Amino acid sequence: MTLPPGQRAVQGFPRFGTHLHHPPPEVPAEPVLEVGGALSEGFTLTVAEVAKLPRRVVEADFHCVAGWTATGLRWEGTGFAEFYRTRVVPLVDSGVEISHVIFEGLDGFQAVAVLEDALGEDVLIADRLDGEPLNGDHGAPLRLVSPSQYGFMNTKHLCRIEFRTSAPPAPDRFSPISGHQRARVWHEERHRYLPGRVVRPVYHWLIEPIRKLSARGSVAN
Ligand SMILES: Nc1nc2c(c(=O)[nH]1)N[C@H]1C(S)=C(S)[C@@H](COP(=O)(O)O)O[C@H]1N2
Ligand SMILES: [Mo]
Repeated sequence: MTLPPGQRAVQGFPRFGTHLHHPPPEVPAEPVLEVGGALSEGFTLTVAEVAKLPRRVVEADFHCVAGWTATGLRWEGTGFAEFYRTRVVPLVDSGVEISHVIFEGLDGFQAVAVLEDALGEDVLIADRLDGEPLNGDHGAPLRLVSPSQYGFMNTKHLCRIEFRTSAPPAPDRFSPISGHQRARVWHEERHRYLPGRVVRPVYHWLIEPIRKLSARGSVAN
């Protein structure tokens, strides 16, 4: 099995992320996905409606920027590129060019992706993992899955997608470990300012403590 540069396989799939100190957010009784931004009009789909869109399976490893990889995950959901083509493009006025997408979670987490990356054929709006509905740990009720990009581009508890015509300011841009705008795992694009190789040793030393913390805050582990 070949992993991207600087990654190590771990057992299982830990709950992880920048909002680990909080329990997973409560899912509303009738969860929805809002879609807006530089469109002629925004729209809202219920999560039940999202589940009826054309479905796909993506089998992939999941790579956290901190250096761990969960292997052999099976995601199910709707392909983002097809969603974009069929639901979003008709709402983009002529002359308007979408360049970036913001994926926001119920916990306030945001990922800013370059449109071209979000349109990768392995990118899903997922609602199932390994044959089960997504649980709180891994992003109920919906999450973005972009296996070719580090975990921080994979927004859990996805509730809003916003299309932009220029790069919005990244929420973490003042952090020294601010995430890379493209975050492609095979290019080791971990951070905006620091080369990936430089941070590897620090991260490897942090993986165990973070995993322990994660197990404590988790609902299922
Ligand atoms: N809503 C939300 N999505 C999130 C995060 C978060 O804190 N909140 N953390 C990100 C990070 S940094 C990682 S590594 C992955 C972890 O996904 P997992 O908990 O399913 O392992 O979720 C990403 N998506
Ligand atoms: Mo992460």
